[in-house]
Amino acid sequence: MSGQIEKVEVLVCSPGRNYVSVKITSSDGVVGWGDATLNGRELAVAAYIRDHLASTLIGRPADRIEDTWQYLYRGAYWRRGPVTMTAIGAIDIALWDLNAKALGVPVHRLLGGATRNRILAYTHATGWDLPALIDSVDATREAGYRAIRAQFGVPGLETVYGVSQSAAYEPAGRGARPAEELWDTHAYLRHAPKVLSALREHVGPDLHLLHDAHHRLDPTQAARLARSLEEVDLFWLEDLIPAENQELLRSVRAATVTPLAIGEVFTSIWDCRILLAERLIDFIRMAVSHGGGISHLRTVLNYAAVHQVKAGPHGPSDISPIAMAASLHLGLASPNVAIQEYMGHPAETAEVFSPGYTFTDGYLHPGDAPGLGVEVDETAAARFEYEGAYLPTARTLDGGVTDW
Ligand code: EZ4
Ligand code: CO
Repeated sequence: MSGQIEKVEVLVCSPGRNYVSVKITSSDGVVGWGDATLNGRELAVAAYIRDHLASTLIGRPADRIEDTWQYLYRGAYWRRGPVTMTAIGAIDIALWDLNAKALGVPVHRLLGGATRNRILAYTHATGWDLPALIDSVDATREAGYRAIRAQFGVPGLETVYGVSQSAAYEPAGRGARPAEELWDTHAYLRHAPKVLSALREHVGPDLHLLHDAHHRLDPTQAARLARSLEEVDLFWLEDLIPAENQELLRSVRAATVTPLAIGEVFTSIWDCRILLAERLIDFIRMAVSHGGGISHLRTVLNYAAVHQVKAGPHGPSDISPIAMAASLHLGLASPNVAIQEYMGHPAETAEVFSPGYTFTDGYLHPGDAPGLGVEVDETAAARFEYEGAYLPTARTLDGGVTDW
């Protein structure tokens, strides 16, 4: 018994970047935390939970996690979409945390237990030119990583997705409106194969290399790039095209044997059902927070497993330590989670969130503390006030809006 849901609170804070967290307290005094962070749209999710979900949850049995998910998803009539699914996801994650704490077990035990000892991690390396990229990859390898995502500058472009001008890469920029970036797909396509081939030559055959095209190509360009990179032997090539139209992946898939990953912007099984059923991708990238929580992502993972699709969940800085922990507990309990993105967080984030997960030797483990194993310091959080921040908007050289 975990009692009833007594309180649902929303915590918005900005230790180094913005996070929205949900705190659920049961009548037994047990607390569970969920992550409701949606990059650049944080306050919409905070209001959705505070103004529309909180009152409907009070008094419900805290141990009915799946029923609560059904109640919020089907009961609202309006379905899907990132704001709704992130809000539902945060409640779901908080209830898994709360119930596991009430029982005194880690969340992965409630999910059926560990299916392996640890989860392969990958992180980001970036450099404007090849020497800088090689330095970044070497340093990342030195830090223990066995899988590295490589992003690089493109001659003629001043800003490029995934490449920082100065310190650590953070896609969201503070301010009242998004920064505008210029993008030229042709320049990228001329440059990318050369850089990635030279990088493979430098690192040798063992290191797993990944690359993210961030939804910027059309299916023909995507097929050409993926085919030209086959010799580079990428672990995956990510987000080649925007995937609202899932059927468009068929032609890309038929053209190449480079492994394809997609799905960080997906929020439900309905965004990837065809991709999975036809095995048009090798890895599904949905995040536990944006994808309706542990309960729904588990459905997606199981459906993926039926079609021999693996998973590599999204793990940028906008996935707070709470959702990162949730992803690792679910990942440890799910046989087809092959790899976890692990970008890390700004230093100040550790003043508010103390996660129990560990990184050793290129692998992650969620820890065995009860629940998700993340402590949240609300007093510290009060020191870091929310500040508007947006993901950039991209334009082509003629000034038209293009996919960022
Ligand atoms: O652009 O998290 O693979 N990771 C990514 C990320 C996303 C941001 C969006 O908020 O593509 O950098
Ligand atoms: Co990505």
